[in-house]
Amino acid sequence: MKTTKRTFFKSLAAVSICALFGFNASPVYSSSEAPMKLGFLVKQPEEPWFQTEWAFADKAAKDLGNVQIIKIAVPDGEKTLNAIDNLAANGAKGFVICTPDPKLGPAIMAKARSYDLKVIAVDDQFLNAAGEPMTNVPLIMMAATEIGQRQGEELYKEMQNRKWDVKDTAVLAITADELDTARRRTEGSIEALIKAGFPKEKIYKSPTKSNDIPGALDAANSMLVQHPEIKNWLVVGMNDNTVLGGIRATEGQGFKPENVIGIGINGTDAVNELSKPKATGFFGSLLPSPDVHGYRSTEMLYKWIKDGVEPPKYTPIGDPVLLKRENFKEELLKKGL
Ligand code: FCA
Repeated sequence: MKTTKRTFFKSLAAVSICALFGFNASPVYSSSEAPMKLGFLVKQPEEPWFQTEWAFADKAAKDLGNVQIIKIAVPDGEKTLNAIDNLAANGAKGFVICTPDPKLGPAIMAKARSYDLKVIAVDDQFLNAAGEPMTNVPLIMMAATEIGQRQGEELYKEMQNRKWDVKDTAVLAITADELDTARRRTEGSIEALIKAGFPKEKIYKSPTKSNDIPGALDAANSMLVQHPEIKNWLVVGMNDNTVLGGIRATEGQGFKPENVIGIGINGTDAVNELSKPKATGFFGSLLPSPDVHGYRSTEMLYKWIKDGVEPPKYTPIGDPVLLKRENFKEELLKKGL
C-alpha cells in the first residue's frame, strides 16, 4: 500500500515537473493511455456462432492489453454504414466484419477508406459490383467446400450405420446460393454424397428465403410434400439453423427421428438441440473454430494498425470436429467454449 502511494506521488511529481517545463508527460502515464478501439460487426448476433466470435475478440483484446472491442449488430446495409460512422466518431482505427450482404463490400470499403479505417472480413467474403470476390480485402473464414464435403461424408456414413435402403431414401438440401460460403458448403456436401455412391437424381434442392430456422422450415416443408414416397431423409444445409429448420419440418410431417439424419455446421448453435433428453433427427454438427475466427481476426487487425503488419489476404480455418449427443460437452470444453 505504502509503495503504491509512494509511486503514485512520485509519478504525480514527475508529471507536475514535466508540465512545469512543458515536457510531454505521457510516457509516465503510458498505462492510462486511451485504449485502441476496434469494431467487431456481425450480421446475426442472435446466432451463438457470432456471440462466440465476439467473446473471443474480447479475449484477444484482453491478452493484447489496452484494446477495446466495440461490438455492433449489423443486420442490414443501413445499419452497417451507420455503424462505420459511429466507429469513426468514437475514434476506432479499424474493424472486423461479417457483412449482412456480401454485395455491400464496395460501399463498406469506400466508407472505411474515407475514415482511414482498416477492414478485415470474417466468415463471408465481400463481392464487387461485378459479383466477383473482393480478394484484396483480408478474409478469415472456414474452408467452405471442405466442411461441406465432411457433412456429406458423415451423412452417408450414418445412413450406412442405420442400414437404410437407398431406394427409400432421399437428400433434402436446403440451399442459400446467393451466399457464396453457403453455396460452397452445400455443393461440397452434395458432391461428397454422390462420390460416396448416393444417386444424384434423389438429391432434392430447396432454396430458403432467409438464413434462419423459419426460412429453412418453409423450404423443407415445400419439398417434403412433393415426395410422399420417401421414407428416410438426409438433411443438408449450410449451418445449424438451416438443418434445424429441415428437422422441424420432418417432425411436423410425422417423420420419426430414426428416419431422419441431419448434420449441421457451426456446432455452437446446436447445443440446445443436442442437449435434448431424447434424440431428434438432428444427428450432430460440425464445429469449426469460431474462437479462432474471433481471436485471430482481432489480433491481425491490432498488429496491422499498431505495427503495420498486413494480414494475409486469405486465412482458411479447417479441421472441424463432429459434435454428437455423446461428445459435444467434452468437445466444446476442449476448445474453451
Ligand atoms: C456464415 C453463416 C454463419 C456461420 C458463418 C461462419 O456467415 O451464416 O452461420 O456459419 O458463415
